[in-house]
Amino acid sequence: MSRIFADYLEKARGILDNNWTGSSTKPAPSLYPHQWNWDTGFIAIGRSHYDTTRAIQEIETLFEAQWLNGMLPQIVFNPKELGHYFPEPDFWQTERSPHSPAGKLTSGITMPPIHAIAVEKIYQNTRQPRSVRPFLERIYPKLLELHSYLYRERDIPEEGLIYIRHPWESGIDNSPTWDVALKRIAIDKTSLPAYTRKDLEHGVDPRMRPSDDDYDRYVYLVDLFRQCTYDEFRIRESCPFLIQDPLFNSILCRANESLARIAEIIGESPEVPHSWTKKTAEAIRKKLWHEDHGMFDAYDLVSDQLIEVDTSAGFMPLYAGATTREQAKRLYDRLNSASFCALHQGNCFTIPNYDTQKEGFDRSNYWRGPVWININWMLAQGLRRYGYTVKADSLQKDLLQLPIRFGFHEYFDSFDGIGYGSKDFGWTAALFIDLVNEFYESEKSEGSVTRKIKGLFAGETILNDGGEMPEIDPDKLAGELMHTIRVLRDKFYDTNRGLVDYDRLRDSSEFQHYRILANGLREFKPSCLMGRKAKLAFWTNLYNTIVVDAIVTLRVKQSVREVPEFFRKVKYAIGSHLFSADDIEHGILRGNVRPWFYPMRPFGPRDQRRALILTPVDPRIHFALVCGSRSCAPIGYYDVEHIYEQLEEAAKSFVNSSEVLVLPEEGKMLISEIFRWYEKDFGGKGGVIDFIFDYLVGENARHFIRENSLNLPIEYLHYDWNLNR
Ligand code: 9WN
Repeated sequence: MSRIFADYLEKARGILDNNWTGSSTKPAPSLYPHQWNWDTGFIAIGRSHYDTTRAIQEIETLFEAQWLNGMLPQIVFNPKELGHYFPEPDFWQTERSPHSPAGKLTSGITMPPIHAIAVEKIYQNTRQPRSVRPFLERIYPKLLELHSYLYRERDIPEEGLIYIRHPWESGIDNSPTWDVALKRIAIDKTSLPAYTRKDLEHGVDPRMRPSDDDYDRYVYLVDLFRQCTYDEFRIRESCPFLIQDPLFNSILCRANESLARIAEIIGESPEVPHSWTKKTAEAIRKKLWHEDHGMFDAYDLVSDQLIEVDTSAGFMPLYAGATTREQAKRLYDRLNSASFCALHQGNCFTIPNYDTQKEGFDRSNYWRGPVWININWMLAQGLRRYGYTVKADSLQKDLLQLPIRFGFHEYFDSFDGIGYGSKDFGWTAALFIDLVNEFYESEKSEGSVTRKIKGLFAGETILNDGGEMPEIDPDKLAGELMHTIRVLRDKFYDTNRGLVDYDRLRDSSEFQHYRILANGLREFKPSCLMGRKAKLAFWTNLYNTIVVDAIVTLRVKQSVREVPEFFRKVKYAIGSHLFSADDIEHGILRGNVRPWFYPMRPFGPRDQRRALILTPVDPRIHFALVCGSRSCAPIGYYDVEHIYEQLEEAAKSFVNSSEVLVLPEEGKMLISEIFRWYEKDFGGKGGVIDFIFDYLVGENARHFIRENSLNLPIEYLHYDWNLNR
C-alpha cells in the first residue's frame, strides 16, 4: 500500500478512536456529542475492516435504544454529555410516548436506515464469519422491526414509499428540497417554544449551517410531535411536512437487499425483505421519477406533487438499483455535467450536493452545495451498479483526495475543496477506511508463491491453434479482423465505462467469427502492414483482443491473475511465429525492451520478430493497451486514420482519473504504477512529470507540479487486477 494511504488510514482510525465513547462513536468531537443514527451505520462500515468487536458494539448500542414500535431514533443521548447540543431530551420529551424505550434518552424522529447494509458489511469483512453469526441472529429481528415500522407507520397508502416528517430525518437537513414545505409553516414567535441554538457555539461559521429561520421550523415540528405524544396517526393528520424522499427510500430499498441476504445467512426466509425491495424500487421508479426534469424528485404529500429541485438525492436510486437503464442514462448525463462537476472539468470536486448552476447554490453552506463523503460513497456504488465506472471512479478519487488534502472534515467546498463544519468527522474517516481497504489495499496475497510455482510449470496456450480457417484472401485478413474487432467493441464493450460483457460475448456469433479469423492469423504476414499508424492500430487492437479472447476462452472469473503468467504464456500463432500479449507489448510496441518483471528482452538477437519492432515508442500506448483489469485503461477500438487523436484522448482520460492524485497540501503526487513500470518510455521520472503536466486539467494541480517539478515526491498507487467485467 502507498505510504500515504497507510499514514492516512492510521489518522482515520485515530479519529474514530478519539470519538469513541466506550460503547459507540460520536460523529464529531464537540459539535455532535451523542450517538447518531445513520452516522453509526457509516462508522461501523469503516470499523468493520479492522475492529469487528467495536463495529458490532456500535450497532448494538444504537439498537438498545430502539423504540417499542420499531423506530430507531435519530439521536441516542449520552447522559454524561448533556448541555452541549440542542435539542436534547428536555426538549424532545419523548417520555410522552408509550413507545419510547425506558432508561434511554432519545430524540423522537428517525433517519435513513443504513444499518442492514452496515451489518452485512461487518459479516463480509470479518475474518471469522462464524463468530459474527450470533450477532446476525440477534440483530436481524431488530432490523426487521425497524423496516416493518417504516412500512407500517410511514407508508399509509401502502405504496412502498416511506415519508419523512422532519428535515433531520432525511440526514440532509437544510437541503433546498425542503424549502417550499418549510416555508408553508408560518412561525408565530409568541407561540414557538423558547430555545437556544447550540450548534453555533463550536466555532463553526453560521453561514455554513442552517439558518435561524430553518431552526424555527425544526423546533416547530418537534413541538408538534411532542404535542401529538409522538402518535404517528395524530402527527400525520396535522404535520405540514410529509415528504417521500428519494434518498431515504433508496437507502431503505438498498438496505432491504442486505436484509434479505442476512436472512439467508442465518437460515430465515428472505421473502419479506425481497418483496419490500421490489415494491419500493418500483414505487421509486414510477412515482418519484420526473420525466421532464430527468431526475428523481421528492414527493410532497401535503401539496400532492413532486418537488422539482436538483440535489444529489435525486441520483440516489442508482444506489438502490431501482432505476431503469434509460433513467440511469439520463441521471448519468445530468450527474456528469457542469451542474454536478463533470469529468475532467478540473475546477471542481464531485459531487456537489446541489446543482452549481442554480440560484441558491452555496459552495460552503452545509447541505446547499458542498461535497459530502457519505453521498459520494453511496453514489459511487450506484454508478458502478449501472456500469458507469469511470464516473464512479471520479467520485472515489475525490472521496480519497479531499480528506488527505484538506483534513477529515464534515463537508468540503465544491470548488476549492477546503474542509468545513466539524473537524475529525466520523463518517469521513470511516468511509475513507472503507474505500482504501476495498480498492487500494496492498495486494491481498492470492497465494502468490503458489502462483509463481504453478507459473513455472505452466505450459503455453495457443488460442488460435487448430480449428476452422477463414475463407478469406490473406491480404484482406488484417482489414477483416480489425473490422470484426470493431463489431465486438460496438456490441460487447462499453468504452465509456471501460467494461466488457464477457458472458454475452462468449456465446455470440460475432465472437465465433472473430475466432475463425484469428485462426487465419496463422497464415498472416505482419510485414505486409504498411505505415506506422497501421502498425500501431493493428498491434494495439490485437493486444486488446487477445486479452479478451483469453479471458473468455480460459474462463477467467475474477482476475487475469488466475492464469499463471497470463500475459507471457497465452499466445496467438501469427505467420510462422508465436506472440504473447507481452511480446506484442514489450517486443513490438515498446521497442523490445526488457519488462520490469522479467530478466530478458522479449526478442533475442536472432529472433526474426525483431523486424516488427516499432520505434520510437509512443508512451500513450500505455493508456490504450487493456490488460483486462480495473486499473488499466478503458477498452476501445483504435482505427488507422484516427489513432493519434484516440491515443491523445486515452492519455488525457487516464491522467485525469483517480490513477493520478495531485496533493499540493501534502507536497506529493500519487500516481498509477504504470508510470513506474514504464518510466523509461516516458523519458525517465522527469518525463513522467512533464507528461502528466501536459495532460492534467485543473490549475491548482498544474501550478503545484510546475513549482515542484525538479523535486516532486511521488508515490505509486496499488494496481487493481480485478477483471473489468
Ligand atoms: C441533526 C450528525 C448529524 C448527521 C446529519 C447532519 C447533522 C444534525 C445537526 O449532523 O445533523 O441531525 O445538528 O445538524 O445533517 O446528517 O447525521 O453527524
